[in-house]
Amino acid sequence: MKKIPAVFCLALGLFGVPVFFIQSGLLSRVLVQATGLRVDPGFTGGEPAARIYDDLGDDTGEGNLSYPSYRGFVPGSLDLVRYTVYEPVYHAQWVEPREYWQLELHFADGEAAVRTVMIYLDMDGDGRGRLDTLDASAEEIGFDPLHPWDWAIRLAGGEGALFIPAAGRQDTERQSFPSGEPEGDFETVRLRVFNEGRTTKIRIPLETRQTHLAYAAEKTWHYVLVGGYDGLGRGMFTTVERRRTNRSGGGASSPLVPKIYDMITPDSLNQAALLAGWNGETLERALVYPVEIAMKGADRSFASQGLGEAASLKARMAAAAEKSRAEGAAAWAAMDEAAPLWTRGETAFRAGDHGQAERLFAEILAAEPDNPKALAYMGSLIALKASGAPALAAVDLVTRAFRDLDRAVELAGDEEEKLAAYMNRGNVSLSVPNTVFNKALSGAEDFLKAAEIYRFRGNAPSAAAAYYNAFRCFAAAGNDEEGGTWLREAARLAAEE
Ligand SMILES: [Ca+2]
Ligand SMILES: [Ca+2]
Repeated sequence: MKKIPAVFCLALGLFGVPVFFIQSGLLSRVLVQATGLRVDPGFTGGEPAARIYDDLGDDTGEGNLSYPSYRGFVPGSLDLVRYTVYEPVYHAQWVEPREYWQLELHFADGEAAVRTVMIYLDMDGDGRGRLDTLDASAEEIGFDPLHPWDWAIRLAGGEGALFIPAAGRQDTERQSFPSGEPEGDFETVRLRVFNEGRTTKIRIPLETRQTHLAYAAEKTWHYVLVGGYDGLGRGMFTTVERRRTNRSGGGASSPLVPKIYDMITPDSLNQAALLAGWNGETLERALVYPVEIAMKGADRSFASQGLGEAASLKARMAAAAEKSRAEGAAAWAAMDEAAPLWTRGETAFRAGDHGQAERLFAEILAAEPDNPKALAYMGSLIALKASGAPALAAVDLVTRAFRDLDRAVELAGDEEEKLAAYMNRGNVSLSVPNTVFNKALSGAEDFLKAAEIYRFRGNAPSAAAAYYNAFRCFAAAGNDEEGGTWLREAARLAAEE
């Protein structure tokens, strides 16, 4: 690795600080609330059968699509990051319907109102079914001939329906009707859809004869396609044109460009290459391929899927942090006494000379009590003293530290100040036990905001470190599912270096 840029230090400066209160067992036992209740899987959707993680920031379809200019399309609205398939639920307690199958979509940002999502399902892998889209000329794609679909789910503007082709009428010539009812002979099943901002949960009732086959399925194949919502568009998709307008997306060089901004792809295939696979001369459409999902007995622990990745990332981050510390120590040893207080304070901090760093930041704060960067570092320095302190004194120190850290976040104006505030508060949140302080989730949010800024600046190593720490925060809060998204993103960015 080359010389580590200064901003990277911040991402790594506190990395590897031992978790405070190693001896906090007693404290945890006193303060942690009773957590003996286990929630019936029927409330949450059942046991997850599979989680598919999708890249962050690949919501440009074949690589060039831009969102319509309508302000509801906030960045990330059409960026799918996670797709979870649950095992079908039998006889759930207290919920209607009592037999259902849950699918869950998680996006980077935005609201369901601007999305149209098609999920095409090959329910049995028997090679029979349909190879055309539910509405002709809607998505402008073709399907893998080995996996024709049996069911089509359409989520449009927050509502959902399942369409099952009626038996024996599979070759009817169809046209697209913009009203939303696809032409042709379909059994239509209304779905329960729960939209919570970035997340959409779908429950497919399994009580009818047609949907019952989900219980028998051992494997299913899923095409998940995401576009913009237009209630009057073909198949309710926004069109994509050369230039974007309020109602249509931009960046499309031909009418054959699929209207798909994001989709799930099997590991071995590249989304942009698939969606660019149309042919203007033969008029062939781009082909898409499904992911295979085992419906039962899946390995449910994220830990076993992500551990290897986490371990190698951890080793890399620790090595980079060590290098950063060594460089800091060298710079500190050669430090000119006449250098600005700032430079000296940050260098002392980086070199691990916490006593000197505290003295220098205190000097800055004496002159400018509202300096957000100095407050941020001071917060970390106060929290660091909690390590090894008696339990009650440690709680007091951490509480004081958060007063400074919260003020730093409040007062931060420019990007440098925000980075200092988010990274310091995030690191302290991660280092204190979540059972006592309940800071892991807000720490994760801090790291995600910092990562966003690093990314915007093209600083991939620091963004990777921030995502990795967001993963650790989510894991500390017991949310492995959300953590997995950011671990994956960290690994992806780290690989770009
Ligand atoms: Ca995505
Ligand atoms: Ca994708």
